[in-house]
Amino acid sequence: MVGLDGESRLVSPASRVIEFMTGNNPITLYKSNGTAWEPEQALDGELAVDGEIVELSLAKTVLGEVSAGVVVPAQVVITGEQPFQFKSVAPLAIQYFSFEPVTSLLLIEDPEGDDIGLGTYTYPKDGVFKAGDFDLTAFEVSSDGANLYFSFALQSPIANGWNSPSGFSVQTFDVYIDKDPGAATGNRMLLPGRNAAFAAENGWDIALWVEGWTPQVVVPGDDPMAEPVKNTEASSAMKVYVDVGKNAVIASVPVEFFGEGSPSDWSFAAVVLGQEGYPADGVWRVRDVSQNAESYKFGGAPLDNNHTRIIDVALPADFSPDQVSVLGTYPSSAAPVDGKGPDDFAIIPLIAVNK
Ligand SMILES: [Ca+2]
Ligand SMILES: [Ca+2]
Repeated sequence: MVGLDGESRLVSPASRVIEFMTGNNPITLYKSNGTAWEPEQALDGELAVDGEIVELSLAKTVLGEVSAGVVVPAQVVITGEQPFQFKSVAPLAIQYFSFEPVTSLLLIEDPEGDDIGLGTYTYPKDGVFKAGDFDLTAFEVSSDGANLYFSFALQSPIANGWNSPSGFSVQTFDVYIDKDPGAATGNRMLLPGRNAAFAAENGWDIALWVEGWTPQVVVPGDDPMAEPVKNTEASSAMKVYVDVGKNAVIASVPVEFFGEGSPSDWSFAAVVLGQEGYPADGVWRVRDVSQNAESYKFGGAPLDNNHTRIIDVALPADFSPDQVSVLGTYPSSAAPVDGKGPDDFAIIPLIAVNK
């Protein structure tokens, strides 16, 4: 495929061209008819050129039907004489964020430096793991009316050491939603391998499993000890992306997948773990914590089998009991975790929107 000038090679097929030039010239949108570019319309926009900086602002509709989190591949083609230090054919991408008003429903500001799980956990030794990678600084739930947004801000810049399609690699974030806290419905056990549970009066009704490769929306299985069930329709509607400006991983899910009720009546729990592509048996892709850290294992675990794999729990700094007590309080056991129930693991608090 070639550019509007009939010469420049495009690195991938494109559906639209926006043409603009310095001076008081029209800004024109072209669309492809399959073989050639056809002028579609003149665009209202503002163009500013200052030295080597060119700024163009246009209505968001120019990108067509896109929603929050979508990354639109784009390419700049410069023709004619140009004073810029810019490749004449340069690929880039436009990340599209929500432009609707967003209402914050819940904000948990988590302390820095508590990425130590139950108090003693240390990071795996491989260089891909950087200080602060698992240190949550804030968890926020917000809504634009059509979607719920779940934001996990981290202490360190978010890297993508293993090149996941979602822009981050080493972390896994779980969100558990209890739509009727205190009613003792839903699942008490967190997702397989987390080695954590909710108190007897609580249970999650829908959960998000947010990681770089296989993010899922899940619901409880038929009975409390059965494996949770992946909701494939909701999972394909979920978008997971990195907001570089907020240093946060964002997951958005259309509100219809949460069913009846109002999020302001719900309670939430959010936890950070290590993503693991080669997990232990029965573990849903989260990294082991051993007594001693290894290249790809966290260290600092007690000498037992049912310690949690959670590295950071979203809890306010003044929350009581604190995170170390929450994760460190469980009946330590060297027996296999198979067949263990919720009372054999650390009990995670849920945070209500209406406290
Ligand atoms: Ca933290
Ligand atoms: Ca925490």
